[in-house]
This record gives sequence, C-alpha cells and structure tokens, in this order.
Amino acid sequence: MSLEEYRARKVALITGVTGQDGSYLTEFLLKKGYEVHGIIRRSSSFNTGRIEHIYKDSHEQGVKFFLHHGDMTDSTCLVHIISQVQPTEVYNLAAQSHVKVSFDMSEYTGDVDALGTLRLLDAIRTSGLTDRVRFYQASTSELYGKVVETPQKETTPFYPRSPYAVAKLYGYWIVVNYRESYGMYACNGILFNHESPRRGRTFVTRKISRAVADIHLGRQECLYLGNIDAKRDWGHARDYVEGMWLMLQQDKPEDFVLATGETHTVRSFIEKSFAVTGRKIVWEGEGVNEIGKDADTGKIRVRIDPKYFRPAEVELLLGDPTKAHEKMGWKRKVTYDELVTEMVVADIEGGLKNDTTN
Ligand code: NDP
Ligand code: GDR
Repeated sequence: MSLEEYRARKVALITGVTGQDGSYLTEFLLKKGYEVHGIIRRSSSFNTGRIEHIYKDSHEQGVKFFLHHGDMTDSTCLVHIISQVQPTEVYNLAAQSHVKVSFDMSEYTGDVDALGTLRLLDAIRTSGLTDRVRFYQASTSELYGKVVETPQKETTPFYPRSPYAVAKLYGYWIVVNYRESYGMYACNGILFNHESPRRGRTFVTRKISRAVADIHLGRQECLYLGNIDAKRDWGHARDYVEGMWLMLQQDKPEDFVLATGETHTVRSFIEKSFAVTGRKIVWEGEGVNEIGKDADTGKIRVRIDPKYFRPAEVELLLGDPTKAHEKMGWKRKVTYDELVTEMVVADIEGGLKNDTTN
C-alpha cells in the first residue's frame, strides 16, 4: 500500500481512551469519519463510564469504535495492538495524570508516563510504521512548574515540580528525539489545564463543582481543599481535543501550546461555582485557618485541609497560545464563566439523577 493509500484510511489509536480527553477525542474523530481504536486497562470495577454512550457491540452494523485491552507498562501488548490496528494517527493520552498522587506513586508514574511513551514510540518502530504514523504526545503545562517567565510559551524553559512533571519531561524529550532521530511525525501538545463535566472527581475543578452541587442538593455540608491561591489557565477539554487533531494535520511536525491566555485562582473557581447556585462566599481567617462562609446563612462551606498541600507546588500557570492560533487557526471557544457554569449545572443534574459515573 502506498503512503497516500495508507494515510487515507484514517485510523486512529488512542491510549487513555477512558479518560476525560480520550472520550472527547473519540467523539471528535468519529464525527470526522475516523475508525477509532482505544486501549483500555483491565479493571475489576467499571472504568468505561465516559465512553459508554459511544461504544457499540462490534457485532452491530457500521461499528467504527473498537477497544483493546492493554497497558502502557506492557510493551508486548503495545506492539501487538499497533501491528494489528495499523493506525494512521496515534494519540498518547494514557497517564497517571494526578500531580499529588505522583508524589505517592513516583516510580509507577515514571513507568507509565515516561517509559510508557518510549514503549509506544518503539512499538511503532518495531511494527515498521515509523514513516506512516503521526504521533501526538499529551505534554503538559506542568513542565513549566516554577515560574521562569509568563505567559508561558513553546520557548519558555521547563522547571518541573513533581514526579509527574519530571516523567512528562522525559515524554516530551523522547518525542523530540524520535522526531529528530528517525524523522517521525511526532508532536508535543503542551496543554494547559482543561476541564469539563467529565473531569476526574479528584481534580480541583470537578471536586468543587460536585461539592457545590451536593451542598445545593443538601447532601454535603462543607468542602475541604488545599492551596486555594494557586492560579491556573483553565479551558474546556472539548476545545483542546480539536487542537490535538490539528497538530497532526500540519505539513511538518511541531510542538504547540494550547491555553486560554487567562489565569484564575482556585478561590475564584470556588466563588464562581457557588454563584451558579445563587450563593455568595465570604472569606475569614488566614492560612490553614481560613474559612469560606455562606454570606446569607453564615454556614461554613469551605475549609483548608493541609493534607491536600503538595510537597512542591506550581503556583501560577498562564499560557500564550499565539503559535497555535497563527499556525493552526486554533482558539478556545468556551469561556471560563461558561466552563464553570456547565460543570456545576451538570453536577446538579447528575446529582438529581443519582448519577455515579465518572
Ligand atoms: P485522565 O486521568 O482523565 O485519563 C488518563 C487515562 O490514562 C485513563 O484512560 C486511564 O485509564 C489511562 N491510564 C492510566 N494509567 C494507564 C496505564 N498504565 N496503561 C494504560 N492506560 C492508563 O486524564 P485526562 O484525560 O485529563 O488527560 C489526558 C492526558 O493529557 C494525560 O496524559 C494527562 O497527563 C495529559 N494532560 C492533561 C491535562 C488536563 O488538564 N486534563 C493538561 C495537560 C496534559 P483508567 O480510566 O483505567 O484509569
Ligand atoms: P493540576 O490539577 O495539578 O494543575 O494538574 P489539579 O486540579 O489537581 O490542581 C490544581 C490546583 O488546585 C490546587 N488544589 C487542589 N487540587 C486538588 N486536586 N485537590 C484539592 O483538594 C485541592 N486544593 C487545592 C492544587 O494544589 C493545584 O495548585 C492537572 C492534571 O490534569 C495534570 O495531568 C495536567 O498535566 C495539568 O493539570 C496541566
């Protein structure tokens, strides 16, 4: 098969398909006419909640979405899946993606996020597809870590601040190395935080939106958080998966920052979320003794729990997406206010239905 015939098949392989981004990317690629293959981990509990609505039994007519069991720590299965699927595009989204957890599971995080990326790139080489596959790596604004320059862009030096970020630094450079060594079409998307109603429940935005919904529904009294003065550049995951795809449609492979160009504190996210339910939060006290009270009822709705502090914190992230805008025409569509509202409303509706997915 010629290269043109091979690429015209439009077959995508997604690692981390059961995650927040994997689910949005699958929807996006299916709409574009791709055949989509995803790698899922064997689990004794339910881990397909985010893709359940897309998945159809493979015996049905016209199915274009397929799942394969595998793991980023197992190169044999990665080689097997790549050889079998013969993808035109590979999106490496699988990761132990929780920064705080990476301090507790540092070796595992390195194995999955750093060496897992190497294993996947090597599986493509072993399968003889180096010059046929386009590769997307889920790199992260966590690479910037300690502030060296703001806003952060493609040329800003890295200063990772967690085992997660250090593992992702390896992932970033091994992708650059395979591009330069073997001429692979491989790109790093340096994505700033992106959220949605499908965000994992232990990430701060979803933790807040769920708690605000549960407080609104009378199911929870108080929300416990760590550093509420951290600042993040938060966008919507749906906008960011389009940017991932765009990176693989360019004439030559390059690395791109995707961000909104705005930054907000965790504190602001809390205030905005409560405002969606008509509540105003007023702050009293300082440091670990700070509390957030309901302005009308005086009830304490937010407290600080130092167990959520990180051994090293990333205080400020603010991205500059100019390159992505100028070269690919990418721009976020969903605003910060729209994101907060969508998440809180979805959690209220989910709570009303007793929805326990995600
Ligand atoms: P999630 O945590 O929601 O999803 C991670 C995915 O990786 C899940 O499908 C998970 O499977 C899978 N996974 C974890 N460990 C393994 C493993 N050992 N083998 C195979 N699969 C594994 O992350 P997001 O969707 O939010 O993020 C996607 C990627 O983008 C990640 O690499 C993340 O680090 C990166 N990123 C995310 C940003 C964000 O703001 N969301 C910003 C920048 C980068 P399971 O469902 O079974 O747990
Ligand atoms: P982050 O996201 O570390 O930026 O990584 P997270 O939502 O976990 O934290 C954001 C900020 O909120 C502060 N924080 C809390 N965080 C959590 N999770 N729980 C709390 O109770 C809490 N209280 C305060 C944190 O200290 C931090 O400053 C995410 C992940 O998706 C990574 O995979 C991705 O690479 C980066 O975004 C970009």
